[in-house]
Amino acid sequence: MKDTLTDANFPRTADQRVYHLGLRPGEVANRIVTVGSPSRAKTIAKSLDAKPELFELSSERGFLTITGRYKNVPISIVSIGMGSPNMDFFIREVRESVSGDMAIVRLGSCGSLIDLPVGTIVVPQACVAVNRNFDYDFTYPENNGNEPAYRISKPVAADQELHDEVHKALEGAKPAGSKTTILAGIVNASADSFYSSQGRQTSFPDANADLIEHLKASTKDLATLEMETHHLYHLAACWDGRARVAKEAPAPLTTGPVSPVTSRQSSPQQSTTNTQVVSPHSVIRAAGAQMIFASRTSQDFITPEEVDALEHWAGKGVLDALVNLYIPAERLHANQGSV
Ligand code: R1P
Ligand code: URA
Repeated sequence: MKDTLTDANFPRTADQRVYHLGLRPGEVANRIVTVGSPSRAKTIAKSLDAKPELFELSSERGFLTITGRYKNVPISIVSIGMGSPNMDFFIREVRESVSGDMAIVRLGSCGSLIDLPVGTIVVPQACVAVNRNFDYDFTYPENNGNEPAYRISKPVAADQELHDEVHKALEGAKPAGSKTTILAGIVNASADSFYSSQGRQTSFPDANADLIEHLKASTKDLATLEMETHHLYHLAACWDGRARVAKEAPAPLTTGPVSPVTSRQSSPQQSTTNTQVVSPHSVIRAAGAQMIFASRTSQDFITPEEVDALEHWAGKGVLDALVNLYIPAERLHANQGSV
């Protein structure tokens, strides 16, 4: 971004563009599919309505946003790259660019820890985080006493209704004759590395030979490993905590920007208006669907042809889930509690 930014706390340009995604209010919808790669975003975007013309913004930091309509409902597809820091940029900057409730579904890839064939789709009901413990001495393991090499968090839940919509919509989108199994209600682990904290062996001393067995033993129903879904569920749950507080002590009347892409009647490219907002605190509803690319039991890896087919219909499935999720019109303009 070459424009001048102001406010070191939450940098934005004069026309309200956020620092890393480059978006401003009106360019991103309340309903969002987030993916890891631009090619997956573009594949899913092929299912959006032909009109109005799609809005597309590729930021200097590698975030791609495509906004349009699906079945006439405003929707965005955002490619964020990999890892929970990128998920953090995405959620925080989009939250400040959208008014009211948000619904976010991550369509990602993952590895499976249990005996499921590649190409299976899982819908995680909860996620734990697996993080490298920087206080562990990886060079001299004998120095560690009881210090664990990896930390496993408690689980955080998906939004149950959105989880169920994702499961139902994926079943509906699955082509006749497809052998893909869709498994909901599983637990996923989001790791801070594709390698060490997913139990892969590389030439670094990672003290992870037993990590997968330890993960399976310590986390009930654990089925998959990837890198972002826990942070999505975690931040959504934190934000919803704010909604619960707001219900107990109603938020004061505030004046805030209202994104024009929040109503079924408006177009994604209209300009922002300031509107008096009188409503309870907004919520962020999060769920995920993950395509198994790598089986950690059979060592199989998915083929590019299988990925193309899966991304196309699973993409349609998550779009369906998002538009089927009922969000009352007035909740699309709830107070977002802007920084
Ligand atoms: C690693 O190859 C990447 O694949 C998974 C992991 O979470 C990580 O981002 O998801 P995506 O396919 O969505 O990127
Ligand atoms: N993504 C991951 O993070 N891990 C896998 O094994 C496959 C995809």
